[in-house]
Amino acid sequence: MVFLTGKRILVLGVASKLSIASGIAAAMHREGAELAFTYQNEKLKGRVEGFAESWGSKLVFPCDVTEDQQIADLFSQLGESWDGLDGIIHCLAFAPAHELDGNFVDVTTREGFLTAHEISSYSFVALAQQGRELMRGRNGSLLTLSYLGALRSLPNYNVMGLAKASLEANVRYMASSLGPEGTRVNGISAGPIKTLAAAGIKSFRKMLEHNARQTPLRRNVTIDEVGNAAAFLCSDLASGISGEILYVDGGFNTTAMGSLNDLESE
Ligand code: NAD
Ligand code: 0WE
Repeated sequence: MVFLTGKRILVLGVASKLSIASGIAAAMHREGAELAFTYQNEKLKGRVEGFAESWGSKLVFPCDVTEDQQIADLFSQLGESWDGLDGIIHCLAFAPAHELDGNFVDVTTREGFLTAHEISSYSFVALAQQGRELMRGRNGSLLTLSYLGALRSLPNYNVMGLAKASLEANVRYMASSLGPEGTRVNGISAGPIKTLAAAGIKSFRKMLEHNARQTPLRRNVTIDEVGNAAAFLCSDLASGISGEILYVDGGFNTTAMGSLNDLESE
């Protein structure tokens, strides 16, 4: 099964080997894709270059998505090596830490709201804009990562839930906008996974345990499982799928009462 042979795919969001972007890159490399990467800041440069090399890539560029110039430079530099692009993987999000700890109405600020939406949602369409010419007419696809907090409230996810709701609407509007030129746009809504972004969250371990117990598969998902779904969505196997949010969460989102197994009264 080498279903991404000949595809050139740009991956944003590798920060560590635990990153969801790393699971996606590994699966796409295995399926024969040629990959390029970005890093958020100089601190991450060497690390991302190392990972890139392990996935057969020397194409590594800076891109802090809050900087228009860095997004523009990314695609002009990429265009020097690649004459076309088949995929963009948007695997990044950010809200100030204090917004993700406490009662939503108490802790939300104008600045935190704007930051969360800018980095976690606006950046997806900004990348589409700048990458559009390289992707045109190749039956390529864009993919982003969301979370169930977009649709349902849960403790502490707070303003990130609003940003993910915006991101999921962004998927649908971008799919409509880019469909006529052959480009598909989709999202994966992943279950909780222990990554760097999750490490900063109070009681994340407790959340993982609860989630595993209440999930139909009775376990949490892995970055490799998200990677396999991502590779599928960016391949020609998914040529009829656009504007879709695909759940890779062990079925968690489909249940209403979860499991009663851990209750005494059973
Ligand atoms: P991670 O910490 O490994 O990745 C987050 C990435 O965002 C990092 O690479 C970081 O450099 C990047 N980033 C933050 N601000 C940036 C900026 N201004 N410019 C460029 N890059 C920036 O964590 P992860 O869990 O792999 O997160 C990847 C995506 O998956 C996020 O969109 C997250 O919301 C989503 N997601 C995570 C989970 C989970 O439980 N870990 C579940 C569902 C969805
Ligand atoms: O999207 C996410 C995490 C995104 C995230 C994480 C951080 C931590 C460090 C965005 N910004 C920051 N800012 C920081 O300073 N997830 C889906 C993982 C996650 O985060 C949660 C969760 C889950 C699940 C936060 C609270 C509750 C649940």
